[in-house]
Amino acid sequence: MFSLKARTHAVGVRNPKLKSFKTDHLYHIALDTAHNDLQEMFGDVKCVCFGGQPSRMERFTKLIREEFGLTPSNGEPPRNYAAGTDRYALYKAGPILAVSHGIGIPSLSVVFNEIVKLMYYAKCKDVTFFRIGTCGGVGLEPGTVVVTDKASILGKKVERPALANKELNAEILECVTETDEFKTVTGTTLCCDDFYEGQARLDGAFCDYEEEDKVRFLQFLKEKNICNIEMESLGFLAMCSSCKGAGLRGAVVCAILVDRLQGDYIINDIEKLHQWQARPQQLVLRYIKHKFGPQ
Ligand code: R2B
Ligand code: URA
Repeated sequence: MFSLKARTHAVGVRNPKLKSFKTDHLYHIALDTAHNDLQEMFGDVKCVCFGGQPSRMERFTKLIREEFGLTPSNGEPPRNYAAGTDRYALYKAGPILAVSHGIGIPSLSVVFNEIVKLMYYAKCKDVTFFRIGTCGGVGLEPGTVVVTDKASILGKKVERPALANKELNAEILECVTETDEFKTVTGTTLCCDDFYEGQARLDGAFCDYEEEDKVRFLQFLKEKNICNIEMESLGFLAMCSSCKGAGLRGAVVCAILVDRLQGDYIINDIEKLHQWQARPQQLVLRYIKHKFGPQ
């Protein structure tokens, strides 16, 4: 297993103007620096797990509670700190935060900014960010888990560095076991600003191309070794890279819900979908337990 290196980097922000504000409002997560003692509430945070849906992040919080023996005896459900705005959900279990980010980079970007500021005001140190999400696959079986090594947009590599943290990815991959009932791979992720035309689907409200065009595009992706398609990795990894050296690193771990070489529709078997969506959570939870659980 990976070693626990003693590092002490406080989470920083690249905005000196923040220091001149009397009060900073983290508007979309319903917190501010005047009314909340952010250091007292969140100063112990070591990991922030982002995922699309609020309910998935609540389930993940319950799972963390169970694994760490943190479930309160009165069975109280996890508190949603962001409930006041109804935009995102923000839960905490021990040193782990679970945050919903909605769909796409703009939605992710808003909450990512406010969470980095939260970590800064709370004086957190050496925090690891994860996106535990879902995606389409390119020639890979549904249920497979993909750890992103780099993110690309429109099939081209972008200029902004959206590279994964190699050390963190290696630590996550060390948590894969032979007995896992799913395959975990690492590879390049295509990040799109849309679910339908942007991902060459034939079932959107608009479609000005034919099946052959879609197949040609997906084959092109496969030739470029792109193994999955989703909607946040580029922004997530670019923002994590921007925070490099400022007490923060991040990784993207997603479950494939459909092999796009086989079709566009995601199955409507809710139980199976929940099972697949839980896989990145299981893997990241294993990482968290190794890193932060009782030694
Ligand atoms: C995966 O699933 C969502 C679209 O259904 C989007 O947030 C993503 O990246
Ligand atoms: N999320 C996406 O963005 N695309 C898919 O095909 C599945 C989930």
